Amino acid sequence: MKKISIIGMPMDLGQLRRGVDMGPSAIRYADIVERLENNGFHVDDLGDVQIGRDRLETDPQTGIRNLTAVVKSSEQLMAKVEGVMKANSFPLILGGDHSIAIGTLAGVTKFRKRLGVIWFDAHGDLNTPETSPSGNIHGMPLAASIGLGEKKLTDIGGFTPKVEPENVVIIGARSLDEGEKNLIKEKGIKVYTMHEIDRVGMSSIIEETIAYFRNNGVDGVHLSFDLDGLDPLYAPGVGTPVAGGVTTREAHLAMELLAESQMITSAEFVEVNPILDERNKTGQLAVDLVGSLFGERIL
Ligand code: 5AB
Ligand code: MN
Ligand code: MN
Ligand code: MN
Repeated sequence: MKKISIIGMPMDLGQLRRGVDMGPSAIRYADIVERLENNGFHVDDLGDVQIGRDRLETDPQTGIRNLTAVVKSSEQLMAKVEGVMKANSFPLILGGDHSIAIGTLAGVTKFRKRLGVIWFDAHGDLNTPETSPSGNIHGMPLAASIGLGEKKLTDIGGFTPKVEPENVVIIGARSLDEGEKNLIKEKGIKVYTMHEIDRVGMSSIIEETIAYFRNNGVDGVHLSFDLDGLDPLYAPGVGTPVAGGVTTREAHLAMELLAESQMITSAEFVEVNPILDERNKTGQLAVDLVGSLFGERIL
């Protein structure tokens, strides 16, 4: 039987809104374990990584917030993910703000030389301390994972980069900072903005993405799913909502096509903030999407 290991990462130090640390609880409350078991998986919930809060500070030099605490927690997540990979189980990480992707990718890429990454998000998360308008690490994880920015973030696990820019595909972007736009051009990162989603449709985009990864010869694909990629109408429980996003059906279609491709080898669902949510709508949506990613069909 296929195994899935769930890791909760109740991280809220990568941004300023309270409540995103309760994301893993909200997703569990929407019955993620039962849902996956009903789909025929053996599910192990490994519980939550402890988030150290002993050093909360804003670095006066770089403006980065809570760097020490984020680095420490990322190392712990990395170790847990490594354990899951070693046991040949599928790592499914529940956030927490998107800074957790740094630790996830550090763990996953200890076992993958050419990992593909799908970054489903309204944002690029490609800021470095120099370009960041906020100092919030949740706006930096993709940059850090391709080796750019603060060394303490890029070098977690003792190696960098985790992922090559040509093996990254961003889907759902509609809010990019100037520095991020420049980086996308400079590094040739593949981005499907909402414009492309509107024009050619989600199915073509996922098919193209799958073909792109096959052509690149990746040895696995990580799905980093920020719930704010969806329109706030469907996913109100997020810290940085941006109007004009992906619909529930488009997101399901994406998950269904990825399930068919059998390409996804690890995943995380992040930025669920129950305090900002409406009766756990966003937590429930995350579980519904996980269902589709793991092969659920309407009929
Ligand atoms: B999220 C912004 N680009 O860097 C920044 O939710 C927002 O993980 C980042 O995508 C949003 O602060 C980070 C303005
Ligand atoms: Mn078990
Ligand atoms: Mn994000
Ligand atoms: Mn986002």
